Amino acid sequence: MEKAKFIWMDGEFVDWDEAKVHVLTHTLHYGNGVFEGTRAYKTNRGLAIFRLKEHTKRLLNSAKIVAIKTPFSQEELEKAQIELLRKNGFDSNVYIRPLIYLGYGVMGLYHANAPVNVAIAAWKWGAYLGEEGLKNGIKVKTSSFTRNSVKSTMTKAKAVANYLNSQMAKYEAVIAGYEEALLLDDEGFVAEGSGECIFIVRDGILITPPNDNSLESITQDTILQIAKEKNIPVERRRITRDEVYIADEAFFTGTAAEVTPIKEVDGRVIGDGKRGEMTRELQEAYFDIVYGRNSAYEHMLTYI
Ligand code: PPE
Repeated sequence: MEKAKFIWMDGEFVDWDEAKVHVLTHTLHYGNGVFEGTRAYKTNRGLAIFRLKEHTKRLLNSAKIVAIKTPFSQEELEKAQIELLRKNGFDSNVYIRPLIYLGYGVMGLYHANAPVNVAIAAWKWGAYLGEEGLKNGIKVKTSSFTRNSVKSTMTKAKAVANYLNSQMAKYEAVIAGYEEALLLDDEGFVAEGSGECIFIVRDGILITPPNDNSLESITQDTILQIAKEKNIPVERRRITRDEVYIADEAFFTGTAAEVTPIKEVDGRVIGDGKRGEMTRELQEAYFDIVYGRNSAYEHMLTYI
């Protein structure tokens, strides 16, 4: 990972190498923390953060769900992210990672007396699943891990602890020679990737599962808005793994993954085994928006 100059910690800008925590940091032991992932793109008018409001809102909602009281407001956190990018003087695309965590001073499971800390880092992060993956698609494996169940975890929260499951699924997929995992829900329906939502295309219809068993993905929402504008028929319904096998096209969406085509699932070739036509159209539209080339979506960008 490429270092930047500063990391924002509890209202201060700290040198990258000095942005440290105590080993008895509560979150490190018990896993209660929440985070975001937001991208800023280099547009013709300078860096612009994509959907800053929505990401910051989801961060605060995540904290509320896991009973963490955030000592900063939406406005303060938005401003901190903008300031962070300015102060670091980035000249290319960056990924922003805000984290709300329980700090040092209290041990034991009862967390309500632990101090709450907030950190925001940003660094250059290229194509999450590779440039080649963005262009030609990736190979996906249905995971042996069930996606975190709504019966046992708080799945509307982008909570640190939820990512143990994602991490295990990702590891399993990668060591087996695939690039990403596809997790099913506890009833066996397709839920999401380890860090992405999924879309399939069948007979010209764009299909994505409801967010009952996936994060409320901001990228997924952007794609749905684009589809609406382009009059592409959309269905939000449950899908099965075999329906993915016989789809004409499939792709993942996520802030990090952007719009990544899926070319193969469990050894079954999807469609023609390359980026499909609708996937290409939506991917291009997405990049036009994040890079500020579509004025109809300017409201999604915060120029810094
Ligand atoms: N599902 C999960 C489980 C998830 O982690 C993400 C984002 C999404 C769906 C897509 O959400 P959105 O970014 O709002 O479209 N995953 C983040 C973490 C990636 C990482 O490895 O770290 C991300 O894309 O930033």
